[in-house]
Amino acid sequence: MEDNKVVGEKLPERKYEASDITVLEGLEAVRKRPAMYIGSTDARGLHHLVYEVVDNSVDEALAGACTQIDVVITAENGISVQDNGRGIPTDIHPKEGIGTVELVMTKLHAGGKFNHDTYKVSAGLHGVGVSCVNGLASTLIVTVGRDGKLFEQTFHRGVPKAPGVFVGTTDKQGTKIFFQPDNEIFTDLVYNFDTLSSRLRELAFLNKGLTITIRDEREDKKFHEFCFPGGVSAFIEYMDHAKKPLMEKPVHILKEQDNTPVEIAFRYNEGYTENLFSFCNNVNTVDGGTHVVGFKSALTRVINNKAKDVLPKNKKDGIDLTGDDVREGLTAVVSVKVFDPQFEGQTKHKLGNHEVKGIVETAVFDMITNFFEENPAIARKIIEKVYSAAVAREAARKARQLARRKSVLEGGGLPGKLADCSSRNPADCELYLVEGDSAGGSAKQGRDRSFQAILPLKGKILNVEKARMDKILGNEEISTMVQAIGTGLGEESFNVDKLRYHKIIIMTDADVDGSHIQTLLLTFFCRYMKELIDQGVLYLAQPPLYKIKAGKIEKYAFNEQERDKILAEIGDKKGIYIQRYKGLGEMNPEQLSITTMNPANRVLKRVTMEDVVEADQIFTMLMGEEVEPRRKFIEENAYLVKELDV
Ligand code: 0RA
Repeated sequence: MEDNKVVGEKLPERKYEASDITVLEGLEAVRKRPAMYIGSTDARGLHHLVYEVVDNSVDEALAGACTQIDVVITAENGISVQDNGRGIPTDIHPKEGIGTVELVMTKLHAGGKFNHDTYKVSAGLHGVGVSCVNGLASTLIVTVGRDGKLFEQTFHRGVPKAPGVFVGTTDKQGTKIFFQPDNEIFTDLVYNFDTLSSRLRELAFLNKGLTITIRDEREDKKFHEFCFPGGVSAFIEYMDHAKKPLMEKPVHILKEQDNTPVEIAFRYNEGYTENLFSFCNNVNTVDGGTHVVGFKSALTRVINNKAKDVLPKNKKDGIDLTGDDVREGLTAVVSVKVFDPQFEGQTKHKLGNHEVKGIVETAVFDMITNFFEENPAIARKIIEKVYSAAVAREAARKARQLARRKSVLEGGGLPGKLADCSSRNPADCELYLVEGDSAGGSAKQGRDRSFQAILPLKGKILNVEKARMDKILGNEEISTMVQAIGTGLGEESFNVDKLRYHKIIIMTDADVDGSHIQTLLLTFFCRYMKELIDQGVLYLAQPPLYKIKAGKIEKYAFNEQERDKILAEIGDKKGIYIQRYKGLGEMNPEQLSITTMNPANRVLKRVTMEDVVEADQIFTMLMGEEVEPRRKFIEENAYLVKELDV
């Protein structure tokens, strides 16, 4: 749209007076309380601005009017989003008496008044509208190509510099919005290419055939292009590339009923975890909702029906395949488009529209029933997998019963290896999971016993990625850990209210074995106590890597840069002694306490799960059955390893 000659055709002149004041009152509110509109003014809010603008372009795609969206991170951390949609209308709005572009850009929710004919993402969860972005941008420039003409208007902190003008002719159609986030508003002004790229990839999966590109004009000059004719099936293949599939292609369901398009893809793999992602109007409904309930209930019903045909008589009698059984090793994406979505729950990530449950349930039931009829061999494989899950679940139940009886017999809940703290208020209490008995000993001596508890773990814990519940419950290291934590384990038993410590701190050596144990523990928490991660309870201790001693000065460094900084500060004194700690065991209790355990000095890293899809992939790749993806990862990343302890 840029390469057109300027002809300078102007809209009729008008003065900016009374009517603008009401318009700007809205954006004043956005500037006063930005967090109320975009959640926060840190990196998260900064990225939210991009999603808000892109959502408007995706709305054009949902209306069937747009096939391509191009996002650019400019050299100065500005953003440009260009689409080939219909373009924002450029005429004067009959009721409001100002240009429609200006109206859309300055009135909260004004966009919604125009096209009621589509499933609006921009009216969904994020739904604050592109005017919010305008209010939070130091500069925003809208360029529209429509009816052969090119139109442009510039805003500063939401205020139009002048009425929009026609600046040339064009044979292209669409809208381009450039904005520079306001440094008076945001505490973080640097865009992360990968964060934006992940969300754009997700949008491309959810809107099949739509092309989305992202270009980084800063130093890295990265470029990604996403277009997936396979839609949500391609999403499944992407997520599961490191898993062993049970069937070649994902099952794909596409059905529209009562103006509600339902698109679902799923595939079983040989693993044991369930991965279900749900969306409504492209918003990730992380807390599920009616569409998910409909999907689950239909799947359980179809599989139980089919099991009656497939399983031999002695197996099918008396066994009831539960929802958990039918979703073991299942990866699924459930995506619906709803005209008037109701988002519920604390974070508004749960779909509430009741009518959606039945629509999804019927679609899934009919389509899978047909699929099973047409693909009996795949149906048999799935049923056999689900049946073995049911058998394992039954075994796990018995093991749990046994374990419960055992712990009662042994006189009470807490494991003998645990050195508990004296406080009984979980909010004050910390549990250190420590690698090895010797470091455990130092930690016990160095702790503040009033609120710090120590549980030494012997060697490597079980890799839960390769095991089922019965085996996991039978593993001694895991069961002592679960006992100490207090919450119990598994869908029926886990109860976060019984958590005995509000900080659980993994403390391992800074070597290869240590990071392996750390990964095993993280895999366990991610798969079986994810809620603790969501609640921000899990931490990694950061023991120092170096001790620097010069005369009476004793300092600790957590990485090479710090070490060099300290050395520079100490200067040219004689007798500088540097010790590289290979393990926690090399520190005496006092040192361990000062550097790693005492809240006054220590550094803790909180474990978060920003990107569940990515975390899942990494865990599967590092810990799962398939060797090839792991080999590739090691090859590609080996050069990053600076120090290897052998
Ligand atoms: C108002 C009305 C119409 C489209 C748009 C706004 C629109 C907004 C944005 C924001 C980014 N890209 C956009 N593309 C379109 C409907 C136009 C019509 O009916 O022709």
